[in-house]
Amino acid sequence: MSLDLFSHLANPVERLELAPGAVLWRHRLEAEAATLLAELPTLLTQAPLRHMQTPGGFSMSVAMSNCGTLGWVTDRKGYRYSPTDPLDGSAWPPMPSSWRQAAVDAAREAGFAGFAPDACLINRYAPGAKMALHQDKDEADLNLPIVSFSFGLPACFLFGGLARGDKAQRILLEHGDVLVWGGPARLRWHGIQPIQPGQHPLTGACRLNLTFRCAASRPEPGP
Ligand code: MD6
Ligand code: FE
Repeated sequence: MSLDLFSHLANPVERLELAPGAVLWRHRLEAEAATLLAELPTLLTQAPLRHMQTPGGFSMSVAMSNCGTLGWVTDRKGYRYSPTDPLDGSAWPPMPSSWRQAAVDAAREAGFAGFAPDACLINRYAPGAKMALHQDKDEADLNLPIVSFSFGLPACFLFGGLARGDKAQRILLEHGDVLVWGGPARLRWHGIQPIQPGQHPLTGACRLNLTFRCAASRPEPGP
């Protein structure tokens, strides 16, 4: 009989440099996940998940919401950041301080000290949902990093190059993984392949992704 004495322990955190400016920590938030996700129901009561329209008129398969002083939105008029929720014109709910702190810590350890996110995009993927290859370039300062948390069902992340047609690495993003990328990696093309059906003990039949961004431009420090 083999006795598994360690099955109750979290998976070990592993740090991987994917590319210059891009760091992936596997399992980094596993232990904290339940506490972090406990913030979600209140946020989503204030700003419900919704399937936004692309400028081309398609409904996105990913359901989205935001917290923070700015939120990413898309409709027939285009992609942009908005201080208010287009559903009702109210401010987005504040970013929970536990979320902000976890994002700031990861950014600092990846070499981006002073990261001050003002926007957090909340993405929920049901099985079959996907995100087409894209670049994130709606933020005012494209030198600043983006910090991404993954929870629940796993995803295959396509991490491409600076040109749309560059061959993409396929990276498995699992529950508790944290990806930080900025600097020379900031404008790499990327996407999410369709999520496979499954059940996760914390999220049920979905994947959740939180991306923390500094969307507004900030004044240069004075003399
Ligand atoms: C996702 N993530 O993981 C989609 N963008 O569901 C992104 O599109 C993304 O993870 C910019 C930076 C990090 C990301
Ligand atoms: Fe993105």
